[in-house]
Amino acid sequence: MFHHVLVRRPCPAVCEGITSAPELGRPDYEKALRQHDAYIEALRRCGVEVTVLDALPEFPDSCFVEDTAVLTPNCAIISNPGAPSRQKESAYIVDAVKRFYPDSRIEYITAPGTMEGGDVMMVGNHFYIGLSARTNEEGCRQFLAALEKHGHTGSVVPLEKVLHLKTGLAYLEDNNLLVAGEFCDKEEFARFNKIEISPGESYSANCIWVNGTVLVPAGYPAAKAAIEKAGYPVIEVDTSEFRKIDGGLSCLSLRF
Ligand code: CIR
Repeated sequence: MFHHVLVRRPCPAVCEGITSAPELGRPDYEKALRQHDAYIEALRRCGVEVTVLDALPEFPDSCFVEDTAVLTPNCAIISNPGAPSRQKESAYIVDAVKRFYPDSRIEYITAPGTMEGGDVMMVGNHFYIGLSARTNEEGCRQFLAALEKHGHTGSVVPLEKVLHLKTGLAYLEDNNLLVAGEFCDKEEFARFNKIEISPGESYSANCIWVNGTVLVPAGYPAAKAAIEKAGYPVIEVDTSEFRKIDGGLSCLSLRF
């Protein structure tokens, strides 16, 4: 069960966020705000208390608050983002995290280690961490040490193509794993009941499970049908403006 969620309002500079898909165009700020409102509303319907943090005007990608920390049942790990323009974002999550975790349970990834929360997937007490363009080997080492100190386990998954681990994976609890692209055949995930997302809908692999319900991006009918067939109630949330800068449902919140 999740009780709390942290989100951060998009700032006007969201239109300048990092993107690998400039052909999709720039986000429309007003529309991004409306989609953010609907996202918060969908989370509240799942029974969590949502804390909305103020926008950070100088950081275009700061609404993707997931990348700044990993909040586990036993500890909080403040990240050190690998994207240079995002590195200072982590400092701004600390105050919010301190409302929920004592100092003795807060750990910090430090240079030369880099790590972004989008590279971390929680499966019960175990955490998979993607070795990616944003999360380096030293970041993985520090992250695993922090997990072990607080009674969790972790393992590293080298990524080949995608930005973050959860760009192509979502754990839906009960051993059910949504998989797309390079994750469909990875040995590390052989033990899960895999729900495969077709290449044409790969963006929709970035779903989130919130207390039994799955939030799915709007506009991916095959993914929605597959998740419903697996027995989950689904809430569709339009994330078109965030998709333009490589963001999705998981990136927009910290759930704990
Ligand atoms: C970035 O490149 O950092 C942002 N434009 C997108 C971050 C997406 N975050 C995530 O997948 N956790």
